[in-house]
Formats: sequence, structure tokens, C-alpha cells
Amino acid sequence: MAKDIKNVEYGLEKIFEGAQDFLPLLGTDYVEFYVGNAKQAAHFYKTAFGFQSHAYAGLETGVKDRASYVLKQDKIRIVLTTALKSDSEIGEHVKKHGDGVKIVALWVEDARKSYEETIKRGAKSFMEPKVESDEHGEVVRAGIYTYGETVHMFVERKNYKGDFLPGFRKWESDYNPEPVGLKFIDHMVGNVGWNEMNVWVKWYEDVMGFVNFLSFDDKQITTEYSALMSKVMSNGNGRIKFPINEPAEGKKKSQIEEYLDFYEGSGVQHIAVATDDILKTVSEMRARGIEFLSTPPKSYYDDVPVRLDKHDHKLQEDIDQLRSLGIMIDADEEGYLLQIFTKPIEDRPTLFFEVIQRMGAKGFGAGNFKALFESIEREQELRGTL
Ligand code: TYF
Ligand code: FE
Repeated sequence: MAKDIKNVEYGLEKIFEGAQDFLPLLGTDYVEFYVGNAKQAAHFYKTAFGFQSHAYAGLETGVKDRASYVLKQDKIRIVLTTALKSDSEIGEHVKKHGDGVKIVALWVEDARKSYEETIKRGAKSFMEPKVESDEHGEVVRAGIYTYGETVHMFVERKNYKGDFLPGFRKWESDYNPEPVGLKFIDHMVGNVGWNEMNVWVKWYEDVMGFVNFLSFDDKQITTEYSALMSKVMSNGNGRIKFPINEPAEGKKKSQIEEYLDFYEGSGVQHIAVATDDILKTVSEMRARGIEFLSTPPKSYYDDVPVRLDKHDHKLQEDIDQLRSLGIMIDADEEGYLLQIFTKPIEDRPTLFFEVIQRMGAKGFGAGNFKALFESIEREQELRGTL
């Protein structure tokens, strides 16, 4: 009999043995992008991804050096920040990396303690604990560097009732496209340099108390042309999952190497956002102009029933609909998952998004790696970067 498969979200209980408790994480707080033009980027994320206007800081709110637009969709908060002058850490970041993720902010009970515990274990400081307040209360934030120039900001908001952070005002807009059904961030992946994956695995273990709960070596993640290695790091309650990739030697250039060349260093490669209705979400995103990687070949879909049967799972969605949208299906012991990947969302072939619906499965779609990487290689071929 087919098992009962549900769309699950992790709770707060400890589910990964071995993870340390010195850094309890409640979830992702926000993801901040440094971009060349935040006003236009905000329009794009509203229109194409269905994010809602949420908060704003800039000249009109007394901020002189930057403008930041905060967008929200269910539990996901993104911040788009741009520099207002040339002499700027933000501008320098954009000059080097192009538009990209600067800050992966983590929601904590105690930001000072999070900072002290991680600094004590070897983290490099980005921002010492800072208290900001307004009429809604106070927020404490502190930041440490992770791979490349990327930062983890600890955000403590237990004494805050405002919309986002002190210094921001509510952003009300007359332009409000409907959400597309994105619910929360499932995982965020980092690309690091040659032979650096294990350095960062150890960093997440030692500094953040994470565990390595899944690994894919270059034998598993290879096509005829290129290869990579990947290890998935998780905090104790499974809410924060950070796979880390490094390039591996293949006949042609690894997609990870292409990223490193264009980002000019290590950084966030993709953000996986969860939905509980991937057919609707992906149809909407396609209609709004988001480009996804090319659809796997027909033979891929012919094999799907076999994969599901092997684990005794019954697909609840219509396979022809999944196929016509290019959504991939992978199954493991516990259930199955549906996923699809956008093309890079800026001109440099760097950051992209994944849309994922978990129907019990806790994996990352290993059964789809081959089809996915062949699809990425078709894009690399067009760019002349394979
Ligand atoms: O997060 C993951 O592991 C999957 C698969 O370059 C993946 O989404 C892995 C590596 C990669 C692209 C996707
Ligand atoms: Fe992923």
C-alpha cells in the first residue's frame, strides 16, 4: 500500500543528532541582496516572483548612503539594497560580484550570545552586536562572515513589534501583483573554490555547531562533461540547511567553476523556495516571465513511475502537467519531491532560484542531478563557458 505522504515543515525539535546547541536558530530571518538598482530589482521580484511590498529605507527616511526595499511572501523576507554614492561597501560588492546575496540573516533568541559563541569558535566579525530601536521596541543584530564576502547576520527580535527593523518605514504601494505561492526558504546553497568544500564543512561544524547530513561526491554528481561535489550542512532542528558545492575535474568546465569565475569568488549559488502547489507556482512564474532551465527529455519522464514505485509512493500530481511545466520528480524512502530551477536571474551566470515541493522526501533531488546538470550544460554551451 502506498504510504501516506504529507507536505511537511520541520519543527523546532532537534532532529539531527550531533548538532550542537550553543547556537539555537529559529529560522531564516531575511536574505539581503546588494544590487545595482534596488528600485528596479524590487519591481522584478514583485512582478515575477509575487513578492509583496513590505518596508523601505532610503533618502525619504533619513538614510543617506543606501536605499533598501523589503519584500515579503508568506515567511520569506528579502531585502534589496543599493548604494547611493560611489564610495560604498555596497557599490564595491556589486562592482566585484554583480548583483548577489550579501547577507543570510538568521533569526535567534539571543544575538549577543550567538555572536560571542561563534566568534569564540573562530568566526570573523562583520558587525559587533548593535541595538536599534524605535516606537515598536528594539532589535539586536550582529554579523559574522562565512564563505567569500557573504555574511550571517544574527537577528534578535523578541522585544520588537514593528514590521521589519527600526529605521524602516512601512512600504505601501499601488502596484501589488498576487503572490505565486512561495512559502519559506527550504535551503540556500554556497559555491566555494577548489578543495574548499571541506574547509567550510568544518567551519559550519566548529563555528555554527551544524552537522553534515548528506554528501554527494563527484562520482554521483557527474555528466559526460562536468562534475562537482556537494555536502549538506544542517542545524539541529533542520530549519537551516546549507549545501556547499565545490567544482570537480571533468572533461569540460564545471558549472561551479563558471559561477566562481563570474562571481569572482565564493558566494550563494541558489535559493530554494518551498511551495505547496508547485503546478500553480510554476505556471504563474512562467506566465510572469521567469525563465526556467530547459525541460528534461521525454525518457526522463518515462522513468519517473519506476522511481516512485520502487519506494511505493503514489504521485498525487498529474505527470503530464509536471512534464509540460518541466518540473522534476525524485523519490526516496520517506516520500518524493518536486523541483525546478530558474536560469540565472542576472546577466552574470551566478545566482538562480529553485522551486521545491516536498512530499515527505528530505533529500535534495539526487535522482535528478544528471538531468539537471545536462540542462545547465546546455546553457553553458550557449554562453561559451562549458
Ligand atoms: O541543492 C541541491 O543540492 C539541489 C541540486 O549546482 C543542485 O538543488 C546541486 C548542485 C547544483 C545545482 C543544484
Ligand atoms: Fe537545491
